[in-house]
Amino acid sequence: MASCAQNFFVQRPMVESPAFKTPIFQNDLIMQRYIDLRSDTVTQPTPAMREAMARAVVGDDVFGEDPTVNQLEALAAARLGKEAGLLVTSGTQGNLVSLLSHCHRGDEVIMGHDSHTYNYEQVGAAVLGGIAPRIVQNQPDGTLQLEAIEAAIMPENDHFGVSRLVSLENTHNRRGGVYLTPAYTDAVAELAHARGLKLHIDGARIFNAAVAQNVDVKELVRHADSVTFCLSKGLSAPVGSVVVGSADFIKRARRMRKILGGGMRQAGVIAAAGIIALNEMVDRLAEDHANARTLAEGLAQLPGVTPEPTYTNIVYFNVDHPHYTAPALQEALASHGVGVLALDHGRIRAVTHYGIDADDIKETLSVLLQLLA
Ligand code: TLP
Repeated sequence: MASCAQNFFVQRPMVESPAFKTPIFQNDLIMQRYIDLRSDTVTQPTPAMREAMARAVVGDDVFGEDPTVNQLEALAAARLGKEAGLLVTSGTQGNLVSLLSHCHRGDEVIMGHDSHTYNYEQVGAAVLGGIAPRIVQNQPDGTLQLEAIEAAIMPENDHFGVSRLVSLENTHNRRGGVYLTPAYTDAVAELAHARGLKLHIDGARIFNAAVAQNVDVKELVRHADSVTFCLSKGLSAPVGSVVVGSADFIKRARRMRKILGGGMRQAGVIAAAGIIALNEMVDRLAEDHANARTLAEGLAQLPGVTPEPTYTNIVYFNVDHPHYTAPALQEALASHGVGVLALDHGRIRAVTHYGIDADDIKETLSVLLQLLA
């Protein structure tokens, strides 16, 4: 399988990352198989992507003249059932551009306490846009209760900020990669719209949500006003995310991208990989989900670790072991060639992706058994 082969002899620079206190990469070339379950952001571009990037016809995208970027944006919009798309540098930039485009200073965005936008994006909309997050508890299934959203909408009053937007996350990263259903998303959109608010979806992994439920991705976003999705996670492109929405919204978003320094000129080189990602890498996400399930099932058989429910390609497990905290187990695994991320003292995340196959899962479980038994 192509995904296996590329894990051998991967060129990897010596980087100090919190995940790797122990540098196990002494040379430019890794001479052992490395099983990197830290994130699906680590995926390498496929050979078809590299080929397409080399051949991409490019132009100045700030002038709107890069045909490959234009093709990707049109493809993304069509795929998600929206009028227009905008290539951005990252999921973080996509969410920021969207929030800045929907809201003015003093406006409020209703979002989950466990959302990526609230926890891992430096609350950029507040820092740069004067937009306040209004936090609602995420339920274990990643949802925000409709009554809680309703209660978070501020009445018209000089004392209060203006409720402008609801932001959902699908799939939900910190809630085990759980997916939101079309019915739930429709209900939130209906509530938001009835109260004059817009709906944004952080769909960094929206295609995982679609594949896991066997629904057309359009159904998951049909009443959303904007969606960000990532090309560079499970879809394996090296860079980039796309924001989609109405033509009017994307026009505003394009201005916001520019003010954030996201005008990328000959970005067709990046977009070419994104086109392959959308055309060739969506259906295979089912493999990642199957591998994640196998990992979770295996973890359930091991002493000192307990997996949380697994829905897509993200597996969380809790560590309660006499010799290991989660960070200590992360370190021990890293020294055995397996990368995972400890979130805190007792919780670890492992993510499956294009660079991980069934043998990698077997090997990971066997290393864990060796360490924990
Ligand atoms: N998530 C990364 C880290 O930032 C935690 C990961 O390894 O999972 N929305 C969601 C739901 C995400 O999971 C991420 C990235 C983003 C947005 C931001 O995407 P990027 O990293 O492209 O800015």
